[in-house]
Amino acid sequence: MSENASSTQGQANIGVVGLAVMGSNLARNLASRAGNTVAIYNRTYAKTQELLTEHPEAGFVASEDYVGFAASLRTPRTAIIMVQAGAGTDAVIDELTRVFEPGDIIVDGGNARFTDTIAREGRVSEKGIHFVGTGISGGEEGALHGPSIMPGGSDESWQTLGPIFRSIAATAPEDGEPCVTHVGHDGAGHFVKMIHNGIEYSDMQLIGEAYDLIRRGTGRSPAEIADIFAEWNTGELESYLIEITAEVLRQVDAETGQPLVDVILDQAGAKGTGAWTVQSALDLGIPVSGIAEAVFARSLSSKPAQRAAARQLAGPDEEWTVDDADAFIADVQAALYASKIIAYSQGFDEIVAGAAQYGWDIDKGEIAKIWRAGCIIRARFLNRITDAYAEDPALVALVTAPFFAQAVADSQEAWRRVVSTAAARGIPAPVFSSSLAYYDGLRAERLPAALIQGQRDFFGAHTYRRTDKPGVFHTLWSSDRTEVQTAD
Ligand code: NBP
Repeated sequence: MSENASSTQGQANIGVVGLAVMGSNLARNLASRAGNTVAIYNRTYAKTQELLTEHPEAGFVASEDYVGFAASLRTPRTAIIMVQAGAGTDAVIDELTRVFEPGDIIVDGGNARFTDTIAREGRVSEKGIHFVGTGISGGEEGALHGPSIMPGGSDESWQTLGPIFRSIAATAPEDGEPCVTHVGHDGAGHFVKMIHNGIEYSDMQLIGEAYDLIRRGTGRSPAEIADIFAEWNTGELESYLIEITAEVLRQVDAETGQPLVDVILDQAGAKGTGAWTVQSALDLGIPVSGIAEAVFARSLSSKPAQRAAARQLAGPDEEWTVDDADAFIADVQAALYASKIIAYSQGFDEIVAGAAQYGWDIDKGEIAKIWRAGCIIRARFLNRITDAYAEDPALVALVTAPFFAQAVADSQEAWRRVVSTAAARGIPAPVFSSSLAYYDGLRAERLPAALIQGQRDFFGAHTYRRTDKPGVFHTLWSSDRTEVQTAD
């Protein structure tokens, strides 16, 4: 039995538990919207007091314990958890389920792994309480001014949450639509947020490779390359990540006067969502090779001992610049665009596979729409994805949609030149290269997979299928090489 009094009618229509960077900003965002009264709770009360003092205008209803927090909420009580993902989330869920009642709604807005969300949903829903795993992207700025929101959970909880989320979400610049949709049931929201982050890894690594190639190929300075990115940001590549890349490259270190990018240690960190995307893709059998290479590129960068030992390994001559810098930069731009199309194509493949595996009805066009603002991968390009799925909801691969197929056709020669140059000059371009290999693999009429099937049948009698007749076959390789049909 819950510890609260069921007759309690609190003042607040929404609550936030966890008032660190994300939670406090989200609470302020909620409080700034007409009609919302926001209840707040944080394990360490000092943080609650700090928020109350700094933002009296928000009219927060604060509590020092969970019983008080539950009592401050109108029924059905709705609370968004914004605490450290993992044990912190479970601890808060345990507390809330003690004080909440059937029909109430617990939202987890943290970066939970979608499989954990599925398990939590099962556990919480046994008590008649709705549990809504919700991906929230955009960092602290997004939380405060409008994030992209990816909620899962039940249809019933969406009735309550929809208007609240719509009021705080980012709005797309093109049509003012809020960047939120009910993604699907249980873990669907966190799954799609995970894919968002996987694509983000790819996008960032591709931009890194483009910068590296231009710098090493043309000798341009970071500030000059910033201008190139700023220029790219006026075309098809327009996106938040391209925009901030220009700003990062332009930044000068106050202490040394050097470009800041040259002072930053070249070891990329990761919080794990990229790895989850790849692990899930491996389980689903979806080749998200660009995303995987992006995750591995960060891992490689963070192996200083191996990198130091390998510095003596042979490579091409150090001295090199391209003959025609402008032509090379244009090629890199085209290669970036084509590789980015592959990153999204692979990411959406994983969404389709995940939806099939977990029984979610995910509208791919809607997902592209809600990523148009508020989130890290926001880009002009996303409208093209929405259009592609609107034209053909059963599209088997995004890259085959007419617009993208044409875009890659227009870019592919440049793409090949860039990948060849990178290989010839010893410049690592793992996502450019793997994306091109994926593209060529996908469009190949015949793949050496036939040989692999032969090898598998040779050493393990794994059987194979034939191109000219149905059935499953095994060859007696070492004797008279007779084919045997083992099944229809
Ligand atoms: P943190 O992830 O740094 O977590 C700090 C909060 O968790 C504090 O409020 C802390 O309370 C609370 N907490 C912990 Br730790 N253990 C707890 C427990 N056992 N019981 C109750 N509360 C507990 O906060 P954040 O950076 O604001 O992120 C919140 C969530 O949003 C995370 O899941 C994060 O992955 C996700 N997210 C973050 C970003 C971002 O840009 N930072 C973006 C998108 C999503 P205390 O004050 O008492 O220690």
